[in-house]
Amino acid sequence: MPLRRWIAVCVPCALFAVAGAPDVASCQSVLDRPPNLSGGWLGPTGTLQFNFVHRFGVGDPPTRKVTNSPTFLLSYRLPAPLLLGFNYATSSDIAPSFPNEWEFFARYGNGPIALQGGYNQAAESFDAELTAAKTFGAVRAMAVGRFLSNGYTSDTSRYAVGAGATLRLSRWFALAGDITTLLDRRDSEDIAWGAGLQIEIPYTPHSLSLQVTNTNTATLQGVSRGIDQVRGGFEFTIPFTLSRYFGGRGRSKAVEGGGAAAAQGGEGAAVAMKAVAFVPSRIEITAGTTVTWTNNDPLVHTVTADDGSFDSGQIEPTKTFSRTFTQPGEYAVHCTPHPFMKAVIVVRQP
Ligand SMILES: [Cu+2]
Repeated sequence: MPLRRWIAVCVPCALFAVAGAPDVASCQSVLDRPPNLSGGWLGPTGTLQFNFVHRFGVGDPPTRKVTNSPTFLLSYRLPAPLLLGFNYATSSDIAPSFPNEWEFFARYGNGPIALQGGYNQAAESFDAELTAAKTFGAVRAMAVGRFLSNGYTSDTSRYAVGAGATLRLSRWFALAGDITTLLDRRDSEDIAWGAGLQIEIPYTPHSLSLQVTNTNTATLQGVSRGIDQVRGGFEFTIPFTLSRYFGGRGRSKAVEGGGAAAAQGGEGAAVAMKAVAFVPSRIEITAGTTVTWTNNDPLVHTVTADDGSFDSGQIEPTKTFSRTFTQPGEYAVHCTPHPFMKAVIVVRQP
């Protein structure tokens, strides 16, 4: 029915109409998406992602049997804004004869829009999702439209629309919620909903969602349909930056500064990055001095000018970054992954 198709497309487009700024690509962790929406998440370039969604429900008395339905996601973010991956879920209820569900997908994100297409092997269904997302201060709002060519092995095309938001409480915490409905819901199908406390785990690349929902598996089909049970659960995200294993060593560039010559006075200044701070956080040097930052933490840091005039890129643990300051002035810098890491370099006339 064309009308359903239009609804599935137009709900995210309505949000797109008020959007504009690039948003989708910057979405990284569970703090940027609620339990049942991808939020257009792509992950960092060159990163292999392992995300683990675990949901469980408690059965009726007297046995109160706990049923578990984990969904594993493995994906890889290409240099383009394209994510390739699959979900593997067990205890799936998408297709009665296939309790183990595979979903292979590609997701493309650009600006405020992300488009996902894939194949659900259990339902033998081509499934797609259009996401629009927009950040308004501490709130990130998103809307989705979904198309399931063979929804729940019913031999019919199904459509779903949904919306969700995250509210960032601090750098480490966010609240998240979502609601999704299949169009022309059947009697056995409830409106899908989810609520989560989203947690960034300090000084690690991991994030954690503690969630309550009425969905079972975390594939597109799974998150589009509510079931008659409240489920608890969590999601844990684990990125593997492949360049740290293969090649890519010494990625922190040693030379910066727009072709400036090495320190004329032969003088250098050293700054440590340790315990997630620049030490010292303020240095005064004369023009021509080369400053070398050494990462003494087991984390990746950056030295990024607040005004964007220079950026070290990722400085791996034990690696250094140097820059020669030729122009007098005050240079405020921070670390991109840890914005509370701040420092000032004061450059005086020689
Ligand atoms: Cu840092």
